[in-house]
Amino acid sequence: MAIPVIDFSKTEGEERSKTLAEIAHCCEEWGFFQLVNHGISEELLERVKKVASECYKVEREAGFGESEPVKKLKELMEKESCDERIDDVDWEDVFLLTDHNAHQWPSKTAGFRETMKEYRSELKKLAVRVMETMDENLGLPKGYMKKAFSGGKEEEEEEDAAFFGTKVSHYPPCPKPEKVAGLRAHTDAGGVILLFQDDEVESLQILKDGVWLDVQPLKNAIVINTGDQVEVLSNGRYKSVWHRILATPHGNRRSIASFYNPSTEATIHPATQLLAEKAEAEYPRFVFGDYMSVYAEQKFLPKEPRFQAVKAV
Ligand SMILES: O=C(O)CCC(=O)C(=O)O
Ligand SMILES: [Fe+2]
Repeated sequence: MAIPVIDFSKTEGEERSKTLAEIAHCCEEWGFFQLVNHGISEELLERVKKVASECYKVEREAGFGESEPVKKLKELMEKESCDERIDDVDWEDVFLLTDHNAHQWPSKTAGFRETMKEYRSELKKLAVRVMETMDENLGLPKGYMKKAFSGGKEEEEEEDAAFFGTKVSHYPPCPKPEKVAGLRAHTDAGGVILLFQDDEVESLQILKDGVWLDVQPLKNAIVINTGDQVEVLSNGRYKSVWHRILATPHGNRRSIASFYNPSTEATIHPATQLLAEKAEAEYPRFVFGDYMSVYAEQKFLPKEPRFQAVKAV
């Protein structure tokens, strides 16, 4: 079974209501879907792929060879009997780009900084459009989700209040893929995630109805998924979904995930408009930064205990 593909350009024009209904279905039943005709130019996407791959070669590959997962796998293989699996690290090379850590962005790869800056600015606009689609489908005022994630700041300040991070990952070929995960199963902590995954190397899977399904690579599509905070805000209508990356013996999978998350100070709670009369909220009200402290300890565990553990306000 393939995950749904949405032509995002059709949210304008004659097929608007049908397309909005399809997106609502994706959010309610899948938690993951792919956007095509999303408005990000192919030319920019091609440049992003090029600079990210070059950056890995020039600035990351040697370091990965010395990294924890590589050391741990080597140790495991040297043991006489090795029926264990490594379950405390991921076979992943990763770094994060934000507006606040620009001084730490890779600097040795020609065009990397300029291209990623441009990409992030385009992706952030797409994130806002996707959130507005969700607002409309949930019957919330336009801009509700963005405002909630910005901690209720006014329009001019909103842009800077929410967190927008871009995680550049590579999953290098693994000699023993049955011994370690590319990235262990989890649901995402934050809001809306926009994933630009590899054109060819397949290894992202989502858990649907108890079965792990591949998220099929689709050239220059952007995969959207909803995190724990969208689940809370929608009072459980849009559930965050378990996903994982398998380690693979061949190919070096590139994946660039951009996270539109609440600011650490934002108070997150189910939208009152979505609470039926007298019905209880299914989720607590909490400060997102407190949730992230719990998540840091419990990322690879079920989300429900996180909602119990976070300090309610
Ligand atoms: O690398 C991917 O495709 C997904 C990564 C992911 O799930 C995450 O970073 O939370
Ligand atoms: Fe994730």
